Amino acid sequence: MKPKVEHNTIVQPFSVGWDPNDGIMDDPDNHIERFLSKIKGMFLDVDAADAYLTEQGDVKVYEVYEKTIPQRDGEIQFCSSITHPGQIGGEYFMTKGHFHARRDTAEIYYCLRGRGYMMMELESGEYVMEEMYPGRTVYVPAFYAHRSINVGDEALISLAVYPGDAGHDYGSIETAGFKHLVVEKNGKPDVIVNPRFGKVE
Ligand code: S6P
Ligand code: ZN
Repeated sequence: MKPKVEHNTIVQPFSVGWDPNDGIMDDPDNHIERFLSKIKGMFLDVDAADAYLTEQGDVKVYEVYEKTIPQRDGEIQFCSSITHPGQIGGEYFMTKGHFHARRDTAEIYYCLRGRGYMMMELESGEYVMEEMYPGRTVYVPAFYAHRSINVGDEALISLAVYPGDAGHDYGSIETAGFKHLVVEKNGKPDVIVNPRFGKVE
């Protein structure tokens, strides 16, 4: 059977309001919210995550607002990505991170608020980290897994733009993790090698 192709579905032109101060989109089709209780396993110190949950309750680590765009070549996906401030065992709040399902697709992040880093890693574990702050644009090349890390004390807000058919592969990160993690050391961000890289379950 032939795969269902959506090329006969034409997207109508549209615009959407989006507040750069809080990253909230006026009329999103999706609002993804990631709470600590659901993603605590991505932090190195899961005991510290449990202690945080007991002492401070469940908190939102990050969220995404987006419109639904057909996942096909030629379209462009865009979203508002908001990573909240905080730390678990010295490790900064961050997104889960992913490879694109179609690996040969890039992405740009235009930062509007906050302070952080984009961690970009190849499957081999080679990495590059770029700073994120208002007015800065990060280019995430094809083949790099990417994750936003908030090292500031307010929300890290960016507009992310990527190809329509890029898709998300979270599984590779869930099973292997990122090789490089960012933790606070002497009051400053510091990169450490993840002792669980390749062993995360
Ligand atoms: C999508 C893009 C962002 C992230 C968002 C949340 O390709 O990179 O919109 O989806 O920052 O991160 P994650 O890793 O949970 O998708
Ligand atoms: Zn992406």
